[in-house]
Amino acid sequence: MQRTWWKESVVYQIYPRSFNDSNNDGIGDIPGIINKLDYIKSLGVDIIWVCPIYKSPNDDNGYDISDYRDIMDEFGSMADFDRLLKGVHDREMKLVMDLVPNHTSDEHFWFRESRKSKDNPYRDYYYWKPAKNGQPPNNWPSFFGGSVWKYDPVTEEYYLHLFSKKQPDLNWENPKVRQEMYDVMKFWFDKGIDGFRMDVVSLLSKRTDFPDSDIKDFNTIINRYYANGPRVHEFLKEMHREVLANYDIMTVGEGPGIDLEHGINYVEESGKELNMIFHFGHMFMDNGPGGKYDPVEWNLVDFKNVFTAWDEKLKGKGWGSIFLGNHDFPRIVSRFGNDKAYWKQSAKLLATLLLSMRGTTYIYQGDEIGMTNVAHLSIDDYRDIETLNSWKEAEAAGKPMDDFMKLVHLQSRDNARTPMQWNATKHGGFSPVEPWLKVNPNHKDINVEAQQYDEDSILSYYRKMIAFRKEHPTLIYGDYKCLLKDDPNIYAYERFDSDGHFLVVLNFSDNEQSFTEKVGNSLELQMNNHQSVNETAVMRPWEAKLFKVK
Ligand code: TEU
Ligand code: CA
Repeated sequence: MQRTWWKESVVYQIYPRSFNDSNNDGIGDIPGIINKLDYIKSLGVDIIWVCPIYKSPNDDNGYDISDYRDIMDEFGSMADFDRLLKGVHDREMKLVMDLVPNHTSDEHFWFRESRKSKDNPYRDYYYWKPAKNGQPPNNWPSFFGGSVWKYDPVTEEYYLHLFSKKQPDLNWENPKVRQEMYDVMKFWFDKGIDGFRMDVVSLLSKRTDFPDSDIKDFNTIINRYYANGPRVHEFLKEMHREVLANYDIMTVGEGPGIDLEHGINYVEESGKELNMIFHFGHMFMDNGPGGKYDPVEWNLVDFKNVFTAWDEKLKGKGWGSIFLGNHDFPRIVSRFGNDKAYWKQSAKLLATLLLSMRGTTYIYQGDEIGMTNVAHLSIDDYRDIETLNSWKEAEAAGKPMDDFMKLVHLQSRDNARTPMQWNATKHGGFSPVEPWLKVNPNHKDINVEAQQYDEDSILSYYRKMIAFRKEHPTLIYGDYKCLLKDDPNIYAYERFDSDGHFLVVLNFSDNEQSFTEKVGNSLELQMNNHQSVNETAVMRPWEAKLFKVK
């Protein structure tokens, strides 16, 4: 693989609403991020990705954009943004923004025009359909509950919204829509930003006959009807030609339905579409037939298979992205680790994994200090539209709500959105006033200040692991080989090329395990997540070891 800056980078993801409040209104903002740039730099990361900061009525916290060329009032001004970009560049980091090309807010000018009349010049910017036998045009369910169609009395037609009814889907079949989005992208590239994370690119091209679905399983519906539509690659190639090819920037596409079969088509270098994609192979592992609120147990063998199969698929052709969490999923230490008895060890183990795989590493804010899921007692303390809509649906269906509350604790997107825990003060140092979403009560123990100068902390471990990865490009570009793929407790793999050879052994269990696979080799321990270094074949609970193989 050709060496490129974004392949060698470690990305730090910021959810601005929850990062740092600078003007004491309980909401994180751009000046708040600027105040923490030295902290971010101190981690050793190269790129900051900020979730949407554009003008938005915040039905879905900024993923509903009403003006792509302006900044959300609560987050600050364009002058603040310019200072942020300069502050990032002055520290020799890069700034990646979040582009939401699949839908706008219903308060966007285009949609306000579009709904006015059937012959409005913006009508075809969105999908409008008449009723079918007095019913919505088809039976598709929305990601956030209910139908994907919303009736609009003004013109007596329905519009399509795969997400909330305040997020109407743009009609990418219309070349004008595509040009509008390319112009938006140029506007930000010309300001000097370094790339885009692109929201749900897998959903851009629709099956425009809108067939009824004959199945109930939501993830299957996504794959069969919503994702990887017929023209998606044509659109992305056009976007590459018209915009991306002209700048030295990075792109990472996101989206449900990007599976092993389809994923490669988005990122194969010869295809000239995107640099990287986020796939959800390991993120939906615990979803049952009813989706995330119908969870099933996940197991390590499947987890390893996902990583191994993707590495195999992309090898020599395209570049991967390595992540375990983001603002849409539970906290990684609560989900893939043990956030109780082995909180510190398992958080460090996950850091070892994130930073020793092939692909660009993405770290979500707070994971570097081992932030955990939250368990607010009342639904009134939750803010996420997806959580609240699911709650209402469960209530309407007469489900036992005490049980559903447990599912909320396990799965709510707000788990990852509680304010960043800077110190032990009342609201975790995020804000002096009550934040928009309550801080996790464990901020008294888990916070940046407590870990900043502690050599043994999760934070220090992230810094060391990031530095170690950078010193050893074998961990970035080298080949990957999974060992013991059927072992239900140990995840072990080798990374190697002509410059070096490493062995990573991770014990994903609460029990001691033995690892004797490579004892014939001379192994030199480089990184270890337990306080006292241990070179034997015994793997203590949640122990992670990274060896140099001689
Ligand atoms: O998420 C897309 C997506 O796949 C989510 O619906 C995901 O399945 C869900 O959050 C898991 O619980 C992106 C953004 O990351 C998300 O925050 C937005 O709500 C969504 O798009 C709509 O823009
Ligand atoms: Ca604020």
